[in-house]
Amino acid sequence: MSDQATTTMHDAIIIGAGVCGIYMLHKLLEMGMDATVVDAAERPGGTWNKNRYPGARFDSESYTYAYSFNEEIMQEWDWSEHFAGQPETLRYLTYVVDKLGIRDHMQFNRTVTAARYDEDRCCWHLEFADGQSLSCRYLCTAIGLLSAPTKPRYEGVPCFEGESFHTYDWPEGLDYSNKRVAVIGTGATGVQIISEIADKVSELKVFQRRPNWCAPLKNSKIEDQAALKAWYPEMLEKMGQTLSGFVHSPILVPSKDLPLEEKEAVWEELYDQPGFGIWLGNYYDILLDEDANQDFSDFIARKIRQRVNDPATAEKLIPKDHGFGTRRVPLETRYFEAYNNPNVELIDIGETPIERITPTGIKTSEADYEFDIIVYATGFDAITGAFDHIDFVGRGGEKLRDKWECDPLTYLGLQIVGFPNLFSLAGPQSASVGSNFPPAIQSVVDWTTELVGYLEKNKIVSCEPTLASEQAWQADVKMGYDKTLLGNAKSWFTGYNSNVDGLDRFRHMVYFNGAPKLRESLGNESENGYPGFRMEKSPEASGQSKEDAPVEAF
Ligand code: NA7
Repeated sequence: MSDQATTTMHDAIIIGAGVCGIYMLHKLLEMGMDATVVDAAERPGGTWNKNRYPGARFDSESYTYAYSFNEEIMQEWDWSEHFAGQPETLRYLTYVVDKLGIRDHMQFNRTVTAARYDEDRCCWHLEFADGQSLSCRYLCTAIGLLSAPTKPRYEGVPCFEGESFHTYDWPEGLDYSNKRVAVIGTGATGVQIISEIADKVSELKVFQRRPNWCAPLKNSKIEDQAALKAWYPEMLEKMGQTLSGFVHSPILVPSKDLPLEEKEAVWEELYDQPGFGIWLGNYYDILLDEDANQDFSDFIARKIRQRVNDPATAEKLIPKDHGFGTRRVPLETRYFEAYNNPNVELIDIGETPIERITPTGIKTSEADYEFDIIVYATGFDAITGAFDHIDFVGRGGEKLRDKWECDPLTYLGLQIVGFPNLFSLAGPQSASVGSNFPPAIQSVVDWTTELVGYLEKNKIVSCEPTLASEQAWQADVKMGYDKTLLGNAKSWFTGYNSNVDGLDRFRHMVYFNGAPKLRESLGNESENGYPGFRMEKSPEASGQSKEDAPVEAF
């Protein structure tokens, strides 16, 4: 630890200048706190700053993703498309930062390496990669759900002599036109890239381990801004009612026993509609019941066969190990048609595994391919990965990495026993993972700001959950997994990642019980005086010496 005397003390530090960090900073500044954001990147934007690969865009509606806390921002900002591309989203977030006038409170190119809780002073000390340090009373993490990219562990990865990179680090200005390109990975990212570059490169080979169920995005320009904005109040009301926080609400009729023609008529309509309606506005039992899911998966499989000319390729693109919607559904624009291009080939590495990366390309069990560019669209050490990159040390020297080794443990997805005054705003088991991120994060940030106000007013210096509330939350999170088919599929929702030691297994990362229930849990806490938390007053406020001060809820 560097010399305390030279360490600046803030009321609050927020790690991360993305969607969540921007709003948290605004709220804390609004209540008069000395707050600052630190971020390893060179500008605000978080995930929308980092994901610059071709084709990167929303697959939730632009306006449902946008902030809703400020009417002026909502009315002033015009989204050009129903599903905006990454550059527009980054412009939006930059606009919000400047509109709120908070840029002076942001520090960039600052990578946090460690955060240690100081039990005597009830504060956090942060260490940075450049050797600097900062301290704060409240530490908020807004470090992203998907900000720790992971590459495959194939032999030879560093030896490739062409350009190779993870999608998160797409080189600015890379010219891929007329190049021989390999894309490894067919999640939401790979699907967007493949669709975008297929007809621009000379040769595209897609290395697919397991296919994903995809559905059409149906993006279009927004023609009538006034009409859209007039709809915002109704839109927000609807978003507040759905489990997912989107405008799509499920059909509350069980589909399992409906005649096939009847449900197929509904599915045809959904297949023609833009956005996540096909996933979140479908019959509710599709995500709960294996048989109901099978019928719908069969319907989508037929669509894939219709869109892909080569029957063998079509079969490879149809998932066999999980049902539709049990993993994150990539929304696509002419993705399946890309495989009809003569320059595009799908290589099923389930059948012919990659043996190694060579200096000139990729060697599978069957062939040796040469490339100019290899793109690793292989996903992220999701949700907890970004936490693991920082050495969080709580009370008694306990490391967060150790505490979460088997499974993340939190209360409300927001606080952790043994890590007082740390608010994991977009961490595991929080609202943000299981539902539309910005609205979920807004309720969490609003609630946290109110809690911080309460702590300040009551001169409470240390706040963390009780063990009982953390255990109860874990049970609640597990119940969510048991209810839905999403809990059975290998994906980042279940914490599975074959590229990281020890993560080839399931963990409880996501709160699947829905945004309204999470908001209700938050509301119950604040309305009842925070019974799920241990709060410790400052010795002066409680009229006792520090040694005598009680450590209990009040
Ligand atoms: P995902 O959805 O985790 O997809 C990663 C893809 O990479 C997926 O197809 C994986 O296959 C594949 N993968 C991962 N490791 C390997 C190795 N070692 N070899 C071959 N293929 C591999 O990440 P994305 O970046 O696409 O999307 C993340 C989120 O960003 C997305 O959900 C949206 O919310 C936005 P697998 O299926 O595991 O067999």
